[in-house]
This record gives sequence, structure tokens and C-alpha cells, in this order.
Amino acid sequence: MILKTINSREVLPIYRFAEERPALKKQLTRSVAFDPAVQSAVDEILQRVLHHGDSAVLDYTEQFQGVRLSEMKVSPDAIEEAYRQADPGFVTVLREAYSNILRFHEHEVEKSFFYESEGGVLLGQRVTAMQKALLYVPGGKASYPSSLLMNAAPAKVAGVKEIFMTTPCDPSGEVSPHILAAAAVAGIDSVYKLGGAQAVAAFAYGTETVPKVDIITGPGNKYVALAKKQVFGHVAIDSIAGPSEVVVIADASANPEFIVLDLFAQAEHDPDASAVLITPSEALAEAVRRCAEERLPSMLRKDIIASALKENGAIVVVDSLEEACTVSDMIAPEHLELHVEHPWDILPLIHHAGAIFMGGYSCETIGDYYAGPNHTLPTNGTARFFSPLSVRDFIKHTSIIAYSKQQLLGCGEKIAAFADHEGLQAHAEAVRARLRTL
Ligand code: HSO
Ligand code: ZN
Repeated sequence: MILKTINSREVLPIYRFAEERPALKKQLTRSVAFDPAVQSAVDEILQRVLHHGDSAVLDYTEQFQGVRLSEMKVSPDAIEEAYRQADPGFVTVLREAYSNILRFHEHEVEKSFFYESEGGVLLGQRVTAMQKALLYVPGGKASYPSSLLMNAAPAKVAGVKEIFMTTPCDPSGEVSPHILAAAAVAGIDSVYKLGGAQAVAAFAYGTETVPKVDIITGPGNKYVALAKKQVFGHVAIDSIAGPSEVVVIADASANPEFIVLDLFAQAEHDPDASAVLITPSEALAEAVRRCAEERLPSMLRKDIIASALKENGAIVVVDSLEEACTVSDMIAPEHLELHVEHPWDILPLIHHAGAIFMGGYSCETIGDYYAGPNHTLPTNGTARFFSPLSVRDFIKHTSIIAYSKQQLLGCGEKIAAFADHEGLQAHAEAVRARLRTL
């Protein structure tokens, strides 16, 4: 078996965990870091849109998309037309996937609760949906109708009143017909042609024609990601999406070709994506490395795959499946596939992953498009504390407190005395004034 050093730049180098522990830990764990140049560009865009509204949005669109828009919205007719023109097979799978995604998210719905506390006091928590949501859909090569469905479904199920979508237009002012067809399937209320930090700013602050929303979700480039981070507080956001990641844990029973294609599937998203196999089987490690070398030249996106795998790809040989789970937890990957004979047996050993795919036939592609769970998942190791996009992101809770006169009489003086201890006289008097009426 060939063991490479951590500095190897070969596609899918093999490392032995025990020998490379500190270096591998450094290489495999990723964290969020923003470039200061991007930071200052985004700050300026946010400030200009905040103070100059539409004119700043139009100027930036002209600068970055190369078109002076006369209308920021896509007309309902154009959406309808894109839907009618779309390949019927594509529309069918969009509809089927959307129905699966909706059904999964219906299980996430939280109920309000009310209960009678001591002495009949009524307490509760009311769950209501946010009123307006913006779904951001990136342009160019990363413009995915599947991501639109994944963002729309939890908003719909939560009961968001108005769902807006925005995606950057091309230099002729057009947006992708596939995205428009998906917007029709998902029942998006209005579609805008804006992109970048200027789109995030417009919907976070509101302009003369762009509505201020309550939440902005969806992936985007580093400008969009940083703009979302900066407007957090003015609006809610889902999370800061980083490059996509997959970890595969496999034993000797696994199919090397399945593993290679699943690693490639993640790597083809982005040169910064990461794809890691962890296995106790040296024979499998070697078979996967060889198969990756064989398959790479025929892949359409081989250049992206090769750079992703060179920078962030690895095969890590461990002593046992237990150790594989420990290494995976250290990465806390966005996606984790368990290509092992008994995946349910090792599931309890995994604590941190955005989504876990059980067994060699549950490939990530199924989850990306069709199964139902959300494909917007925590990246960059944030699966330690963040969760997939869900209905919970689009709702909020309100506490309800209902005391009657008699119920206040029972506890009022104690509460007033509590307020006295904090030196807050008006608080104490607010209670005592009521007690005096009883
Ligand atoms: N794997 C991506 C989602 C996606 N895949 C969209 C295909 N289309 C991030 O989880
Ligand atoms: Zn994918």
C-alpha cells in the first residue's frame, strides 16, 4: 500500500491516521474566514443600498451583471411561459421531489402550547410564521432548481405569507428558465432578477420597490454569504453556507466505484469542496484510489473535481470503524455516507454531521434532489451546533401570560419585594397598585 505524506498533491492521496494525526487534523477541519477585501466591498454595498435604495441597487446590478434593469421583477407571464416550455420529464421530477420535500417538512411543524399552571394561571407559547421570506438562488454554474425547492418547502410549510425569490440575471437581463420553472412548481409569490450583496441589502433594508423581508435564506458566493452575515439582526438568516463537504466511512464490503462517484459528486460542485474517505480497509483504500484515477479523465467537470480533491480530498486509513467515527466527528461534515455492512450499528458513534446516508445505496445524490430532508446543511464543521434548514427557521415563538386578579393576589407581594431588591420602584408599584384594588 502507498502511503503519502500530508504534503502530497496527488488526487486522493492515502494517509494513515495514526501517522499523520496532527497534520490531518489541521487539513481536514475547516473554518469560516472572510477576506478583508470582500468585507470592505460588502460593507460599502450595504451602506449605499441602505442610503440610496433602488438607484444603488440598479447601479450595482449594472456594474456586476452588466445590465441596466428597467424592471427588477420577472413578470408572472414569463414564469408561466418558462414552466410551459420546460421539458415535461423535468417538470414531473420537480413536482415529485417537491412533494417529497414538503411531506418531510410537515413532520417538523411545531405546535403552540398552553397549560394551566398553579392556581389556574394560563401560560403558553404561540408559534407563528414569519410574514415575508426571501430565497436567494445563486446565478451561473451553481444555479440549482433543487436548492430553490429546498428553500421554498420549509417556508411554505411554516405558513410564510409572502415568499420572494431572487437570482442574478445575465447581461441581457434574463434569468435561468429552469429556475423559473422550479419557482412555478414551488408557488413562489414574486421573482426578482437581483443578485449579490446588493440583493441581500435591498431585501434586508427595503427600498422604494424592494420589500423588506423578515428572513433571507439560500446559498451564494462569498459576497452574498458575508452580506447575509452583516444584515443578521435586521433580518433573520439561515446560515452562512460554505463549500460543500462529504465524508464516506466504508468497510471492506463497500463498492469502490460507488465511493469514487460519491466523492466526485461532491467535488464537482466547487474547487473548494471537500471529499474524504475514512476506512479501516487498506485494500479498499487502494481500490478507491485506483478507481478515482481511472474515472477522473472521463468526467465532464474533471478540472473542478481534480482541484477540489487535490486541495481537500483524502483517503484516511484508520484502525477500526470506531476510530473512523471519531475522525468523522472531528470533521463534523455536511454529508456523511456510511458504506458499511451494518450502518445502524455505528450510527450511535456519530455525533456531528448535517445529514447521514445509511448504506451503500443511500447516495447523497438522492438527498440532494429527491428524498425529502433538506439539502441546505451546516458546513465548515458547524454541524457541531447547527442543523439543516427547516420549518423552525421560518417560525417564531411568542410567550403568552394570563393572570387573573385572584391569581395576582396570591403572589403579588412576593414579586413586588423581588423588584424592591433590584431597586426598581416602578416595577414594584405596578404590582402594588393592582393589589390595592383587590
Ligand atoms: N450537494 C449540494 C446540493 C446540491 N447538489 C444541489 C446538487 N444540486 C449541497 O449540499
Ligand atoms: Zn450536490
